[in-house]
Amino acid sequence: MNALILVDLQNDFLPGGALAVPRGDEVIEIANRLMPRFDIVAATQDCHPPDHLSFAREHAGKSVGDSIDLDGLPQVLWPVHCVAKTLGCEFPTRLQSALITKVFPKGTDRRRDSYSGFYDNGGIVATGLADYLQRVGVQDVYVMGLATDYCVRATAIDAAKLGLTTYLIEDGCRGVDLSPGDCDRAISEMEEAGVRRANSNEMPAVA
Ligand code: VGL
Ligand code: ZN
Repeated sequence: MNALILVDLQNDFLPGGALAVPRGDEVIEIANRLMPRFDIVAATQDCHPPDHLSFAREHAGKSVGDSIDLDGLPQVLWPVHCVAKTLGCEFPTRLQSALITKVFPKGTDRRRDSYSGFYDNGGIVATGLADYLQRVGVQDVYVMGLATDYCVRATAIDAAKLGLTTYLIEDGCRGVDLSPGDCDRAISEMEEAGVRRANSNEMPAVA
């Protein structure tokens, strides 16, 4: 069994959104084209409380883009984004979300951020995605979405660490590049973790 993992395809990460990823909207059509070809489509959803500690406004004197220590972990501070039950948290209407098999919210605990769709940034609290993929018998996962240098990177690396055969659909991702080169570095780090690079028009034979 194979699964397509759609990472954080949410309004706030698209142009016009609170944490817009440049050209993030371009991957929606790729997701729509690929979803029908997979056994399982799992979607992660960044889903924060309004006072989440990854938001710069929760930290006096800090600005968006600053890095702090949050319970012993390095934490980049972001604008308020993907607040649960707001439009910014939702999937864009253009995404054929009826084809998603199961959604995995993350970042719901005020005190911890969760870039990976599998675990929080401390590697402690599971979202249920790993158990789910194992239960339905998925061995191969194809990861795409937003953003290459944060949530895609963390999700793909965790998938590979879990022993899943993991492909990064490179043209199905867009990144933030807070510092120039972040996306290229993220791709190298994914490769070092055993993630294989792929493209949406050269998918290995799928269902
Ligand atoms: C993300 C920053 C903060 C992502 C989520 O989806 O890559 N990045 N929250
Ligand atoms: Zn977030």
